[in-house]
Amino acid sequence: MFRKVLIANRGEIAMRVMRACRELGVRTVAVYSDADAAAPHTRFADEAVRLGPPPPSESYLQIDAVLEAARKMGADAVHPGFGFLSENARFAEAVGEAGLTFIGPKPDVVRTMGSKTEARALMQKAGVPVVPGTPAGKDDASLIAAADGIGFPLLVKASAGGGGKGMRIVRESKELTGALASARREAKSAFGDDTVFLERYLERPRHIEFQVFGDDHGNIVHLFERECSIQRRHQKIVEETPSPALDDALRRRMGEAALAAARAVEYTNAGTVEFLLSADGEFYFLEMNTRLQVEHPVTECSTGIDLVHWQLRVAAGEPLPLRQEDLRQQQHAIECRIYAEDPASQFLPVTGRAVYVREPEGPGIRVDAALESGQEIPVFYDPMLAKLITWGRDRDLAIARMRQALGDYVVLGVTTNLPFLREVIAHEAFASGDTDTGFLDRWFADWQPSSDTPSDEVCWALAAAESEHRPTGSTGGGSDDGDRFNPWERLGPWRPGGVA
Ligand code: MV4
Repeated sequence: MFRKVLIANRGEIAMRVMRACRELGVRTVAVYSDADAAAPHTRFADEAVRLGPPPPSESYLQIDAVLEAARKMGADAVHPGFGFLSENARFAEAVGEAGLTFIGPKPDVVRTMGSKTEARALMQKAGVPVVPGTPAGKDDASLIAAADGIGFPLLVKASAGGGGKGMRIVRESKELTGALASARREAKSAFGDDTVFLERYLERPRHIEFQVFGDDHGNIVHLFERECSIQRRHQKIVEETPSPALDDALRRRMGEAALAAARAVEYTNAGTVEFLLSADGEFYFLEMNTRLQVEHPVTECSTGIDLVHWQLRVAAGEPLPLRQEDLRQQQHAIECRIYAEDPASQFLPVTGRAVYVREPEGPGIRVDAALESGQEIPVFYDPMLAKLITWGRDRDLAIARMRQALGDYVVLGVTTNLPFLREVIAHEAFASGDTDTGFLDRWFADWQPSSDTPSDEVCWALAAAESEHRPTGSTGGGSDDGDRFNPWERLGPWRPGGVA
């Protein structure tokens, strides 16, 4: 096992990785920008190194500064987290060249999967179903010639894309020329690469992804699926496992396809194979993500496996601890992402100070966060503040716990999507598992907070009442939980519909 790991990230994922390192007796090095000099991840690490000014391009994306920090502190491995440098093949390569271990897949696999068209071609060859479409490197004339054979509606996609950039839906052939031009323009400016391709457009598919894991000894397993269909503008909001849309037979077929995808590139460490599942039950490879994902905790809470422990062990050369037949979906788990954003105003990110934060606690509840009372939310980074995960023996219990936990989660001083999440989780269509990628557009297009959301004044009064009842120096969770004063419980209507 490593002696010391540098975590090239910030916020909750940096905290999450450091916790795992500590559990395995590994020392931790944080890196931070000037905006994060006093941030939780900077303070939580054994040691911390300043990278530079707040903008990511001058701090968390500075490959040389990160490597210099690792060298200076004597780290022997680097964990990239997600976002930032996590899927940058050049970074993975540079880590290796510096004599350190990159905790992730091989650089050439990161590079291959970064190209949607290369990934698509490779998967097609490996027998993994892909959406009918064209290969890369075609000029407009050949794309237009291929369009009728694929059939409308079509989707123009950028090869270097992901996250919906450079995508255009085309419903009729006369729109194709214009869509190609604008997709190329957008792809060129976003990725510096105007390569596009065509795929048949699937209407309101489900987004189902499989967690895969490989080691250096030729073993590859999958850890089942995550249903991630509740998204807006390609930003996931709610994820869960098992997916309400899969039965055992479909799960087995998709799991086999995910393994075939991973084997095709001799995948090592943690990865995710994304599929679209159409309304008629057909599934298609979409892309492969070569990082630990934001939503990995639902897999952990369902299977009981610590994925970051596995990442560290496998990167250190150990074999995978379990075989496929040892893995089970034991619990139903749901994750809600809590963002500093205003759902009533186009979900625009907001900044400010989270003056008071109170996290829910209880059985079947996990909070992955780097958020504490008094914290400034910097403008420079992703607005995700925290992840709330609940689990239980079945979906109904996981949902009930999520409703309860969302009701108990208090963030004052900065607008969050908490009131929005409370209503999403309480919605009938969610309860019935009717969650395709059109869910939010269909049910929450013009959402406004309901009048029974308590005002800030009420929250302040309750926060004050609570802090008076807390023994000084304690942050809650005292010796006798049954005796704890919880003024938030009085906010009955705050929990939409209540929890039986
Ligand atoms: C699609 C699709 C329908 N048909 N491809 C969106 C992000 C990009 N990585 C791929 N995406 C999609 N590709 C075909 N052939 C619909 C989407 C899509 C989507 C996919 C997953 C989750 C949410 C989505 C929301 C809108 C569109």
